[in-house]
Order: sequence, then C-alpha cells, then structure tokens
Amino acid sequence: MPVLEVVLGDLVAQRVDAIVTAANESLLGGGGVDRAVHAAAGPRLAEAGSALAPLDPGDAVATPAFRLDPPVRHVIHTVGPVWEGGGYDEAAVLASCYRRCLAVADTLGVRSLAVPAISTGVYGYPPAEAARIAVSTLRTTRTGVAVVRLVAFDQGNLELLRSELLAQEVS
Ligand code: AR6
Repeated sequence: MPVLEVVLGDLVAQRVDAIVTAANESLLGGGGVDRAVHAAAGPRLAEAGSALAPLDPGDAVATPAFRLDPPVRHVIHTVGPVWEGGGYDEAAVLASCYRRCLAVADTLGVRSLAVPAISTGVYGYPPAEAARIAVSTLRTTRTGVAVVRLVAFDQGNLELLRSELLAQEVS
C-alpha cells in the first residue's frame, strides 16, 4: 500500500518517477491538466498516445515523458468518467482509473507517482466524492509504488483531499 501525500501545485512541476494525466479517449491532449502535460512533454507525447488510442474510461496506459524534466520518466494516461449524475457507474470507473494507474506504474518499476484530481475539471465529477474515491482506492490498492502524491490545483480540492486523508487514516 502506498504512502499518500497531498500538495497544492502544478502536476507538471512534481519531481517524481511518473505523472498521471487526466486524458480523453484519443490520448491526443486536450484542456485542463492534460494540456499542461502535453505542453511540457512536447508533440511526441500525442504521437505516442494516439498510437495506443482509443483508451476506455477507467483504463490507463503509459508513454515516455519525452521533454518533461527528470526525474519524470513516464506519463500515465488515464480516462476518467464524465459525470452524468452518478447513475452510470461513474464511481466504479473513477476507482478503476486509480487502480489501473498503479498497476501500470508497477509494470514500469515506478516508486513515486503524482496524480491530479481525475474527472473533477472538464468532466464535472463532484470534487468531494471524487476525493473520497481517490483516497480510498489508492490507500487500499496493493502496489510497489511507495509514494503517491495527490496534486490539488485549487484550495478547495486541497482541503477535500486533506480531510479525506485524515478521515480515512483514523477509520
Ligand atoms: N496541475 C494539477 N492539476 C491541474 C492542472 C495542473 N497543471 N490543471 C488542471 N488541474 P481536467 P478531467 C486540475 O479538466 O475533468 C481534458 O480536455 C483541475 O483543476 O484536467 O478528467 C482532457 O483531454 C481539476 O481539479 O480533467 C479530457 O478531455 C483536475 O485537474 C478532459 O479534459 C482535473 O481536471 C478530462 O477532464
């Protein structure tokens, strides 16, 4: 089980072995965090991603990190669920994203991984519920990844993730 950390900041600035991007099925890049990751990694990221597309919601795949600064060596692309009210298995798909990211990270020998709050931007997932799923899934999944850093991009997500971490640690 990994140690979980929560920080406020830019995913692309994290000094870890691999970062997770919240992609769409084309893996060609898009808005939000995916835009920042593709901008930093350069155009070969979209080339490598599109060769692996389409990627189903809930799944994850890895590419090299291209122009991202070391120590980041891999980008793990995952496709979160689009929030449609909660009746379309969104929670299971979101949990699957986090589990699959860890499984892919394991195949690469990744020890430190930074993840954004998948689906809480363009895809509209309610952030409190998304934070609960992120923390509960990551803290209970068996993995060789030693540290997972949850990167919040705004104060609201930071507080939600922190309180989930506290609540679930004592439960
Ligand atoms: N670092 C960390 N977190 C960030 C950053 C950043 N640089 N930028 C945004 N966030 P989103 P989604 C946060 O929309 O909801 C794209 O077009 C953001 O505040 O990036 O899964 C893809 O190509 C939010 O909390 O991803 C897909 O089409 C979180 O990252 C679609 O958006 C996720 O927001 C995926 O939507």
